[in-house]
Amino acid sequence: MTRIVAVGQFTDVDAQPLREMGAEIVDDVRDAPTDGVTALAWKGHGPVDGALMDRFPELGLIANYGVGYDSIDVEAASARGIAVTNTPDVLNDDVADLAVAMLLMQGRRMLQGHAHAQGGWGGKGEFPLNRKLSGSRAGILGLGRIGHEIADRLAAFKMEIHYWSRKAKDTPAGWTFHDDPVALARAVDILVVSTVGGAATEGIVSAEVLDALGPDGIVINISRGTTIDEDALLDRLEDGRLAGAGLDVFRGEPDIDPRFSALDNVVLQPHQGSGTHATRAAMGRLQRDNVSAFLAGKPLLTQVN
Ligand code: 8YV
Repeated sequence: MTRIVAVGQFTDVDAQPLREMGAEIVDDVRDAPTDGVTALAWKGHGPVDGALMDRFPELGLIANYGVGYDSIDVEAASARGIAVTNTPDVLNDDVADLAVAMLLMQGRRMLQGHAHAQGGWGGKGEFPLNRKLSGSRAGILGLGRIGHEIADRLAAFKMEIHYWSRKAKDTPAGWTFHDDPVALARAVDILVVSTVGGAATEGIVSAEVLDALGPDGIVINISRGTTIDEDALLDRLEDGRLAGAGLDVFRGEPDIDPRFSALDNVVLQPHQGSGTHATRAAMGRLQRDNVSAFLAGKPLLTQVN
């Protein structure tokens, strides 16, 4: 017998089709059956390490709900002959939209503008002037599929596009490659972090990178909290060595550093980059399509190992 177990907080949109394909759904992997389980549909950011995999001796697939699979030890999976899949591409637009929205909200001080407009602004005076964003220099740290969508959007805002990636990419004319993150930060006004998470990018946005960006710099992060030295970021947002930040991801989320609450120059979002009805439905479908392909012995749609 082959069993599918789905682990995580699935909404009805996904829970029903998962059950229809025979999956048993549990909130917590500690409550999951293990005998005969060949496929895990995984949702959430908890660690999936070798020890966890070893509890499922017949496991052949971990189908992740999400493009980022930094919480899954892919090397350990490969060593055990377990395939890992993710849900790329279907979320690119939403994540890019949120990155741009946070940039506009932070730069144009829209949270403060909203508060100023509420109840009318007669008697409050003119809203303080703020920052022109169109025509700025934008640096994309990680020009993958999501980074490219962000760059396309910012190019439409007449921004000069700079990027760092492991290697130079085939890009539209005029986009400038930088071979290290400090050089990228030095060349731009706005740094958008869209690289993968995990050990390879831990703290890649270091104090040195933030100082290269400088006191007029804005940092946007839609990747993973681990990519930024968050203490260095907070220090600089507090004392003016950085202008502002728009952040959808944090170290230790969903609990975030209380120092963020005291800041007036940040826009914070609860890791909702892919969080639209349409995109989450597409992510769920892709996760299940990978499970179905695995069960049918067909090639997986989006295997990462
Ligand atoms: C999450 C994400 O998967 O795709 C990713 O890598 O970070 C998000 O889309 C989502 O929060 C569900 O866990």
